[in-house]
Amino acid sequence: MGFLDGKKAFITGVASNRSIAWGIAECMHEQGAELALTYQNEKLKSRIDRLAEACGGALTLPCDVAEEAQVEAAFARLGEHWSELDILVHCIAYAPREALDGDFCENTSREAFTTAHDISSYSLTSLARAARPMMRGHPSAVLALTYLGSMRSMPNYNVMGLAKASLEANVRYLAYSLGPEQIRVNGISAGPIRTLAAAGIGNFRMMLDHVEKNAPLRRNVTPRDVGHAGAFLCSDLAGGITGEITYVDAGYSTVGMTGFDA
Ligand code: NAD
Ligand code: 0WE
Repeated sequence: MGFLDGKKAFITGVASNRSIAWGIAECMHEQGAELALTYQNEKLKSRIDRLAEACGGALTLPCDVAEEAQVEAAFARLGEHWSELDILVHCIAYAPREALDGDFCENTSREAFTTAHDISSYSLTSLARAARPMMRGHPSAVLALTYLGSMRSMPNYNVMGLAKASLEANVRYLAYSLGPEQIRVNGISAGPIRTLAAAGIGNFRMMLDHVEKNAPLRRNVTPRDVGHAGAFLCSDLAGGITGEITYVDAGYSTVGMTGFDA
Protein backbone atom coordinates (compact mmCIF):
# COMPACT_ATOMS: atom_id res chain seq x y z
CA MET A 1 0.00 0.00 0.00
CA GLY A 2 1.42 3.33 -1.06
CA PHE A 3 -0.05 6.83 -0.91
CA LEU A 4 0.09 7.09 -4.72
CA ASP A 5 -1.56 3.73 -5.46
CA GLY A 6 -3.45 3.91 -8.77
CA LYS A 7 -1.99 7.32 -9.74
CA LYS A 8 -0.50 7.92 -13.17
CA ALA A 9 2.45 10.33 -13.38
CA PHE A 10 4.06 12.10 -16.38
CA ILE A 11 7.62 13.05 -15.41
CA THR A 12 9.88 15.31 -17.50
CA GLY A 13 13.59 16.01 -17.05
CA VAL A 14 15.21 12.64 -16.42
CA ALA A 15 18.67 12.90 -18.01
CA SER A 16 20.62 10.48 -15.76
CA ASN A 17 20.34 8.46 -12.55
CA ARG A 18 21.47 11.62 -10.69
CA SER A 19 18.62 13.77 -12.04
CA ILE A 20 16.22 15.24 -9.49
CA ALA A 21 13.45 13.95 -11.80
CA TRP A 22 14.81 10.42 -11.29
CA GLY A 23 14.68 10.81 -7.49
CA ILE A 24 11.05 11.91 -7.86
CA ALA A 25 10.30 8.99 -10.23
CA GLU A 26 11.78 6.45 -7.79
CA CYS A 27 9.87 7.83 -4.80
CA MET A 28 6.57 8.08 -6.70
CA HIS A 29 6.96 4.52 -7.99
CA GLU A 30 7.71 3.26 -4.46
CA GLN A 31 4.40 4.82 -3.35
CA GLY A 32 2.52 2.93 -6.05
CA ALA A 33 2.41 5.36 -8.98
CA GLU A 34 2.61 4.20 -12.58
CA LEU A 35 5.05 6.34 -14.61
CA ALA A 36 5.67 7.86 -18.03
CA LEU A 37 9.12 9.44 -18.48
CA THR A 38 9.97 11.94 -21.21
CA TYR A 39 13.40 12.60 -22.71
CA GLN A 40 14.64 15.68 -24.54
CA ASN A 41 16.31 14.01 -27.52
CA GLU A 42 17.30 10.70 -29.10
CA LYS A 43 20.77 10.85 -27.49
CA LEU A 44 19.07 10.28 -24.12
CA LYS A 45 16.54 7.65 -25.28
CA SER A 46 18.51 4.45 -24.52
CA ARG A 47 19.51 5.68 -21.04
CA ILE A 48 15.91 6.64 -20.20
CA ASP A 49 14.60 3.32 -21.55
CA ARG A 50 16.98 1.52 -19.17
CA LEU A 51 15.91 3.65 -16.18
CA ALA A 52 12.25 3.07 -17.11
CA GLU A 53 12.81 -0.69 -16.72
CA ALA A 54 13.95 -0.07 -13.13
CA CYS A 55 10.64 1.55 -12.19
CA GLY A 56 8.04 -0.92 -13.32
CA GLY A 57 8.56 -0.63 -17.08
CA ALA A 58 7.52 3.01 -17.36
CA LEU A 59 6.40 4.41 -20.70
CA THR A 60 9.03 6.61 -22.38
CA LEU A 61 8.17 9.47 -24.74
CA PRO A 62 10.24 12.11 -26.59
CA CYS A 63 9.46 15.73 -25.65
CA ASP A 64 11.65 18.75 -26.38
CA VAL A 65 9.72 21.66 -24.85
CA ALA A 66 11.35 24.14 -27.26
CA GLU A 67 8.75 22.95 -29.79
CA GLU A 68 5.03 23.28 -29.08
CA ALA A 69 4.34 20.45 -31.56
CA GLN A 70 6.48 18.03 -29.51
CA VAL A 71 4.57 18.90 -26.33
CA GLU A 72 1.26 18.25 -28.09
CA ALA A 73 2.58 15.04 -29.70
CA ALA A 74 3.78 13.69 -26.33
CA PHE A 75 0.29 14.04 -24.82
CA ALA A 76 -1.34 12.63 -27.96
CA ARG A 77 0.86 9.53 -27.58
CA LEU A 78 0.22 9.40 -23.82
CA GLY A 79 -3.52 9.41 -24.58
CA GLU A 80 -3.09 6.18 -26.55
CA HIS A 81 -2.01 4.44 -23.32
CA TRP A 82 -3.82 6.32 -20.53
CA SER A 83 -7.26 7.94 -20.51
CA GLU A 84 -6.54 10.06 -17.44
CA LEU A 85 -3.46 11.64 -15.88
CA ASP A 86 -3.04 12.44 -12.14
CA ILE A 87 0.47 13.94 -11.88
CA LEU A 88 2.64 16.19 -14.09
CA VAL A 89 6.24 16.85 -13.00
CA HIS A 90 8.30 19.69 -14.59
CA CYS A 91 12.07 19.25 -14.02
CA ILE A 92 13.43 21.31 -16.90
CA ALA A 93 15.77 24.30 -16.95
CA TYR A 94 18.08 25.76 -19.56
CA ALA A 95 20.00 28.97 -20.14
CA PRO A 96 22.91 29.39 -22.58
CA ARG A 97 26.12 28.42 -20.77
CA GLU A 98 27.82 31.82 -21.22
CA ALA A 99 24.97 33.55 -19.33
CA LEU A 100 25.66 31.45 -16.18
CA ASP A 101 28.98 33.06 -15.44
CA GLY A 102 30.40 36.39 -14.37
CA ASP A 103 28.73 39.76 -14.16
CA PHE A 104 24.93 39.57 -14.56
CA CYS A 105 24.49 43.04 -16.00
CA GLU A 106 27.22 42.67 -18.64
CA ASN A 107 26.67 38.99 -19.57
CA THR A 108 22.90 38.80 -20.01
CA SER A 109 21.94 39.08 -23.68
CA ARG A 110 18.37 39.50 -24.92
CA GLU A 111 18.69 36.10 -26.57
CA ALA A 112 19.88 34.32 -23.39
CA PHE A 113 17.06 36.01 -21.44
CA THR A 114 14.46 34.84 -23.96
CA THR A 115 15.77 31.27 -24.13
CA ALA A 116 16.02 30.91 -20.34
CA HIS A 117 12.45 32.10 -19.81
CA ASP A 118 11.08 30.07 -22.74
CA ILE A 119 12.61 26.70 -21.76
CA SER A 120 12.59 27.11 -17.97
CA SER A 121 9.25 28.87 -17.35
CA TYR A 122 6.96 29.06 -20.40
CA SER A 123 7.31 25.27 -20.79
CA LEU A 124 5.36 24.80 -17.54
CA THR A 125 2.37 26.70 -18.99
CA SER A 126 2.64 24.77 -22.22
CA LEU A 127 2.85 21.33 -20.53
CA ALA A 128 0.01 22.17 -18.12
CA ARG A 129 -2.25 23.24 -21.01
CA ALA A 130 -1.51 20.02 -22.92
CA ALA A 131 -2.07 17.88 -19.79
CA ARG A 132 -5.26 19.71 -18.70
CA PRO A 133 -7.82 17.65 -20.69
CA MET A 134 -6.45 14.44 -19.08
CA MET A 135 -6.18 15.93 -15.55
CA ARG A 136 -9.36 17.95 -15.12
CA GLY A 137 -12.30 16.89 -12.98
CA HIS A 138 -10.49 14.53 -10.61
CA PRO A 139 -7.91 15.26 -7.89
CA SER A 140 -4.62 15.80 -9.72
CA ALA A 141 -1.38 17.73 -9.27
CA VAL A 142 1.39 19.58 -11.10
CA LEU A 143 4.88 19.98 -9.59
CA ALA A 144 7.76 22.24 -10.77
CA LEU A 145 11.37 22.45 -9.54
CA THR A 146 12.86 25.80 -8.61
CA TYR A 147 15.88 27.26 -6.79
CA LEU A 148 16.51 30.00 -4.21
CA GLY A 149 18.26 32.07 -6.91
CA SER A 150 14.71 33.24 -7.79
CA MET A 151 14.40 35.15 -4.50
CA ARG A 152 18.02 36.09 -3.72
CA SER A 153 20.89 37.05 -5.98
CA MET A 154 23.41 34.22 -6.20
CA PRO A 155 26.87 34.20 -7.80
CA ASN A 156 26.68 33.06 -11.47
CA TYR A 157 23.05 31.89 -11.39
CA ASN A 158 22.24 35.17 -13.15
CA VAL A 159 19.46 35.02 -15.77
CA MET A 160 18.32 31.61 -14.43
CA GLY A 161 17.29 33.44 -11.25
CA LEU A 162 14.93 35.62 -13.27
CA ALA A 163 13.57 32.58 -15.12
CA LYS A 164 12.94 30.80 -11.78
CA ALA A 165 11.14 33.88 -10.42
CA SER A 166 8.91 33.65 -13.49
CA LEU A 167 8.45 29.90 -12.96
CA GLU A 168 7.31 30.50 -9.36
CA ALA A 169 4.76 33.11 -10.50
CA ASN A 170 3.71 30.60 -13.17
CA VAL A 171 2.97 28.09 -10.36
CA ARG A 172 0.68 30.64 -8.64
CA TYR A 173 -1.15 31.68 -11.83
CA LEU A 174 -1.63 28.07 -12.93
CA ALA A 175 -2.90 27.19 -9.44
CA TYR A 176 -5.63 29.83 -9.79
CA SER A 177 -6.41 28.89 -13.40
CA LEU A 178 -6.63 25.13 -12.84
CA GLY A 179 -7.90 25.03 -9.24
CA PRO A 180 -11.61 25.00 -10.25
CA GLU A 181 -10.89 21.75 -12.15
CA GLN A 182 -9.35 20.05 -9.06
CA ILE A 183 -5.82 20.43 -10.43
CA ARG A 184 -3.32 21.62 -7.78
CA VAL A 185 -0.03 23.29 -8.79
CA ASN A 186 3.01 23.53 -6.50
CA GLY A 187 6.76 24.04 -6.58
CA ILE A 188 9.72 22.62 -4.69
CA SER A 189 12.72 24.87 -4.15
CA ALA A 190 15.60 22.41 -3.82
CA GLY A 191 19.04 23.04 -2.37
CA PRO A 192 22.05 22.54 -4.67
CA ILE A 193 22.58 18.96 -5.91
CA ARG A 194 25.36 17.68 -8.19
CA THR A 195 23.44 16.70 -11.36
CA LEU A 196 24.27 17.10 -15.07
CA ALA A 197 22.75 20.60 -14.87
CA ALA A 198 25.33 21.44 -12.20
CA ALA A 199 28.27 19.87 -14.07
CA GLY A 200 30.86 22.41 -15.08
CA ILE A 201 29.31 25.21 -13.02
CA GLY A 202 32.29 27.06 -11.54
CA ASN A 203 32.65 26.71 -7.74
CA PHE A 204 29.72 24.29 -7.39
CA ARG A 205 31.79 22.33 -4.84
CA MET A 206 32.13 25.53 -2.79
CA MET A 207 28.35 25.99 -2.81
CA LEU A 208 27.82 22.43 -1.53
CA ASP A 209 30.44 22.97 1.21
CA HIS A 210 28.81 26.28 2.17
CA VAL A 211 25.40 24.62 2.61
CA GLU A 212 26.93 21.75 4.58
CA LYS A 213 28.52 24.25 6.99
CA ASN A 214 25.61 26.68 7.32
CA ALA A 215 22.27 24.93 6.80
CA PRO A 216 20.42 23.93 10.01
CA LEU A 217 20.67 20.24 9.10
CA ARG A 218 24.43 20.62 8.30
CA ARG A 219 24.13 18.57 5.11
CA ASN A 220 23.11 18.83 1.49
CA VAL A 221 19.85 17.41 0.16
CA THR A 222 19.56 14.44 -2.21
CA PRO A 223 17.27 13.77 -5.18
CA ARG A 224 15.37 11.38 -2.90
CA ASP A 225 14.80 14.10 -0.27
CA VAL A 226 13.17 16.08 -3.08
CA GLY A 227 11.40 12.97 -4.37
CA HIS A 228 9.72 12.19 -1.06
CA ALA A 229 8.42 15.77 -0.69
CA GLY A 230 7.32 15.74 -4.34
CA ALA A 231 5.45 12.47 -3.91
CA PHE A 232 3.64 13.98 -0.91
CA LEU A 233 2.77 17.23 -2.70
CA CYS A 234 1.34 15.28 -5.67
CA SER A 235 -0.68 12.93 -3.45
CA ASP A 236 -4.16 13.36 -2.01
CA LEU A 237 -2.45 13.84 1.41
CA ALA A 238 -1.64 17.37 0.15
CA GLY A 239 -5.20 17.94 -1.13
CA GLY A 240 -5.42 21.38 0.52
CA ILE A 241 -2.10 22.72 -0.79
CA THR A 242 -1.84 24.65 -4.05
CA GLY A 243 0.11 27.63 -5.39
CA GLU A 244 2.86 26.98 -2.80
CA ILE A 245 6.64 26.78 -3.03
CA THR A 246 8.01 24.26 -0.50
CA TYR A 247 11.70 24.49 0.40
CA VAL A 248 13.60 21.18 0.45
CA ASP A 249 17.01 22.65 1.26
CA ALA A 250 18.05 21.35 4.71
CA GLY A 251 16.72 24.68 6.04
CA TYR A 252 19.37 26.80 4.29
CA SER A 253 16.97 29.55 3.19
CA THR A 254 15.69 30.11 6.74
CA VAL A 255 19.03 31.18 8.19
CA GLY A 256 20.05 34.83 8.58
CA MET A 257 23.57 34.69 10.01
CA THR A 258 25.82 31.83 11.07
CA GLY A 259 29.20 31.27 12.70
CA PHE A 260 28.26 32.44 16.23
CA ASP A 261 28.19 28.99 17.82
CA ALA A 262 30.44 28.31 20.79
P1 NAD B 1 19.38 17.44 -14.96
O1 NAD B 1 20.44 17.88 -15.91
O2 NAD B 1 19.40 16.04 -14.51
O3 NAD B 1 17.94 17.78 -15.54
C1 NAD B 1 17.67 18.89 -16.34
C2 NAD B 1 16.75 18.40 -17.43
O4 NAD B 1 16.27 19.45 -18.26
C3 NAD B 1 17.42 17.37 -18.35
O5 NAD B 1 16.72 16.15 -18.28
C4 NAD B 1 17.28 17.99 -19.72
O6 NAD B 1 17.06 17.03 -20.73
C5 NAD B 1 16.05 18.86 -19.50
N1 NAD B 1 15.88 19.87 -20.54
C6 NAD B 1 16.64 20.95 -20.83
N2 NAD B 1 16.19 21.58 -21.92
C7 NAD B 1 15.08 20.88 -22.34
C8 NAD B 1 14.18 21.01 -23.43
N3 NAD B 1 14.31 21.98 -24.35
N4 NAD B 1 13.16 20.11 -23.54
C9 NAD B 1 13.02 19.11 -22.65
N5 NAD B 1 13.86 18.92 -21.61
C10 NAD B 1 14.88 19.80 -21.45
O7 NAD B 1 19.48 18.46 -13.72
P2 NAD B 1 18.58 18.66 -12.41
O8 NAD B 1 19.47 19.40 -11.47
O9 NAD B 1 17.96 17.40 -11.99
O10 NAD B 1 17.46 19.69 -12.91
C11 NAD B 1 16.06 19.45 -12.80
C12 NAD B 1 15.33 20.68 -12.27
O11 NAD B 1 15.73 20.91 -10.94
C13 NAD B 1 15.61 21.97 -13.03
O12 NAD B 1 14.41 22.72 -13.13
C14 NAD B 1 16.58 22.69 -12.12
O13 NAD B 1 16.52 24.09 -12.28
C15 NAD B 1 16.02 22.27 -10.77
N6 NAD B 1 16.92 22.46 -9.63
C16 NAD B 1 18.18 21.91 -9.64
C17 NAD B 1 19.01 22.10 -8.54
C18 NAD B 1 20.42 21.55 -8.53
O14 NAD B 1 21.24 22.05 -7.77
N7 NAD B 1 20.74 20.51 -9.29
C19 NAD B 1 18.55 22.83 -7.43
C20 NAD B 1 17.25 23.37 -7.45
C21 NAD B 1 16.45 23.17 -8.57
O1 0WE C 1 18.75 25.40 -12.15
C1 0WE C 1 19.90 25.00 -12.03
C2 0WE C 1 20.78 24.78 -13.24
C3 0WE C 1 20.05 24.99 -14.52
C4 0WE C 1 20.92 25.08 -15.76
C5 0WE C 1 22.16 24.45 -15.89
C6 0WE C 1 22.88 24.59 -17.08
C7 0WE C 1 24.24 24.00 -17.27
C8 0WE C 1 24.58 23.76 -18.72
C9 0WE C 1 20.44 25.81 -16.81
N1 0WE C 1 21.11 25.95 -17.96
C10 0WE C 1 22.30 25.35 -18.12
N2 0WE C 1 22.96 25.52 -19.30
C11 0WE C 1 24.06 24.82 -19.64
O2 0WE C 1 24.63 25.03 -20.73
N3 0WE C 1 20.39 24.77 -10.77
C12 0WE C 1 19.58 25.16 -9.63
C13 0WE C 1 21.73 24.22 -10.49
C14 0WE C 1 22.67 25.35 -10.39
O3 0WE C 1 23.18 25.93 -11.50
C15 0WE C 1 23.97 27.00 -11.09
C16 0WE C 1 23.91 27.09 -9.70
C17 0WE C 1 23.07 26.05 -9.25
C18 0WE C 1 22.70 25.76 -7.84
C19 0WE C 1 24.67 27.91 -11.85
C20 0WE C 1 25.39 28.92 -11.21
C21 0WE C 1 25.34 29.02 -9.84
C22 0WE C 1 24.60 28.11 -9.06
